[in-house]
Amino acid sequence: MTRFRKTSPFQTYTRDYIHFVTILVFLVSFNAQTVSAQGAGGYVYKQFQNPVRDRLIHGLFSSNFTWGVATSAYQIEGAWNEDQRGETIWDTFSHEPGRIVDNANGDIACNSYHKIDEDVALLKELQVKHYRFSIAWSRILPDGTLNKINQAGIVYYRRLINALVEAEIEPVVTLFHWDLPQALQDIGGWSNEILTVYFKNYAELCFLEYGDWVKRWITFNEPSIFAKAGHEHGVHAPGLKHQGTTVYRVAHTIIKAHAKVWHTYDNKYRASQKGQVGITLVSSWAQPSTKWQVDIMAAERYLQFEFGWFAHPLMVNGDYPSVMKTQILEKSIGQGLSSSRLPSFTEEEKVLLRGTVDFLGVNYYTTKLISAWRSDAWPPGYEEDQDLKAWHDESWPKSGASWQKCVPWGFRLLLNWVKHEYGNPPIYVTETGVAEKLNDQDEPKLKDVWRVQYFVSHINELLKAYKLDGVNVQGFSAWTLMDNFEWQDGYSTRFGLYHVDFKSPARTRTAKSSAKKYNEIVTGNGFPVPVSKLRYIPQFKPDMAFGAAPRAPMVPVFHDNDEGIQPEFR
Ligand code: GBH
Repeated sequence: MTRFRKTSPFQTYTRDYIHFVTILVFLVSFNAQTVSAQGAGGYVYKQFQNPVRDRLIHGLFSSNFTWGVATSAYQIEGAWNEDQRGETIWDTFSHEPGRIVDNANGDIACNSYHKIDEDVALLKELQVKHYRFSIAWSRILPDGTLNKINQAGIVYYRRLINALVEAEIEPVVTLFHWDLPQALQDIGGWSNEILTVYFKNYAELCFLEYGDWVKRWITFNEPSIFAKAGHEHGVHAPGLKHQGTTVYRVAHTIIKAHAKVWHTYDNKYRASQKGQVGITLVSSWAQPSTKWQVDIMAAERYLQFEFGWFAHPLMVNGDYPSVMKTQILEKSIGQGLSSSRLPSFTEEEKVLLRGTVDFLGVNYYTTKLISAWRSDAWPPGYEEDQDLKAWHDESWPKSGASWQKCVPWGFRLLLNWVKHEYGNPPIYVTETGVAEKLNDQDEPKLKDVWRVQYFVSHINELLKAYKLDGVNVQGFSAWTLMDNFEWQDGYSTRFGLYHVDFKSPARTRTAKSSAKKYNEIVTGNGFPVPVSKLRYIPQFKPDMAFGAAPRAPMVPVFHDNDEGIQPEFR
């Protein structure tokens, strides 16, 4: 018997095994306890782990679903110094040598300032129901304030709106797509709280001038990108590189400015004009890189820093996501600061902020893999504050921009996250689209099969979000109507459904294959035929669009699905 009291190899094994199981049980129960900390991200991530994820479905959007295309003023208008237009931070920035690829600028761009009829003709050809464009603040208020109202600017947008209405295309207006009047940057830009007043005055002028026909107003386009790229990374105007400070102050003013404009509309114009005021936010979908709790929580942090930064104050409780507050406070204290680099809202401000989004604009371009990672970079900035790493899976299909890999399923997951996080708000997808590399000298790539595939697959994910997941999505705008000034990439990166010849003074627009395909989707209101009958759907090939082989083999990516929509994920 004593023999058995000795530690045999078998007993050692058993004891280790028991230790292992104990630790495992502890980890599992720890995981269970922290489920709430995963937030909507954890929920959505777990809902959608399914091997038939990429299969296409057929079906239609609701009959009042609205289809459109999007552009922005600085990217297309040109006429930068005509008719008393005031200078903007993008004029200043792009005129500085070394800022933009090929030192390009938006001085002429697509010359849309002089091409209302041509642009509206393209929209008619696409048969879209709406056109999302932005107003250049400095075109109607040259120094950004009511000091001077520029009639020529007022007239330009009036003519555009009239032409759209005539063509039965609804104008959807973005008030701020990054082109701040330079005069306002000269007094500190969005770091200066006075801009909430100036922005409200500008918005109100637009309501008065155009509110008869414009019923959907988007205050800001992607304020997170504007704040980061312009004030943290310095790759966009105004080109500041202030680590972890200005980025939060700029966003703080923008959030308040949005709410001020919403209240102005609500109090003074809603009853008579009967429109809506929303905001457009963007995020990559954040896919946890493993099933570990810490990575799921890191992915949720990413979404909160990117999207919740604006959506939480405006749509939840008037305040920043708690994870932002704790992370930034902790990092700030660690730096020896006496208070957080993230500003805080007063109780009165919180009341004014919450509930000020009539509809949510969502932009989606790509997905990132996320893992938790304790950062000790010094000093901590916006990225370090999040304690995570974000990267692309190398196997995902490339686009013509290094920041974009094509991940259609991420679109559906992001939409589901928004649904769960914000109580299924009305959503308009205000942008998605795909980059292509092309220089002025290159032959246009009019057979943009990769873009056809991009839109088919992404709009199909949108259909799944709507039909299968019950996401309250009411419209879609493709980015973008035509090749245009792609910010720091100048004209070397194109997103257009129409090619634009920037060598020619006429800025000739020519339809790409994607324009034709988009027209089919628009007129069909989705995918009316079973996917087995859809023709010509080439697969993404990582290198086909932008590498050497423009005519890569076309491989169907879908399975037959004649029975119609399968609720695959329930
Ligand atoms: C949208 O932003 C914009 O709303 C639109 O104006 C633009 O034309 C379109 O994208 C296409 O880019 O150079 O590594 O710092 C989408 C989000 C965020 C994507 C900034 C490009 C630059 C990455 N954009 N990002 S980097």
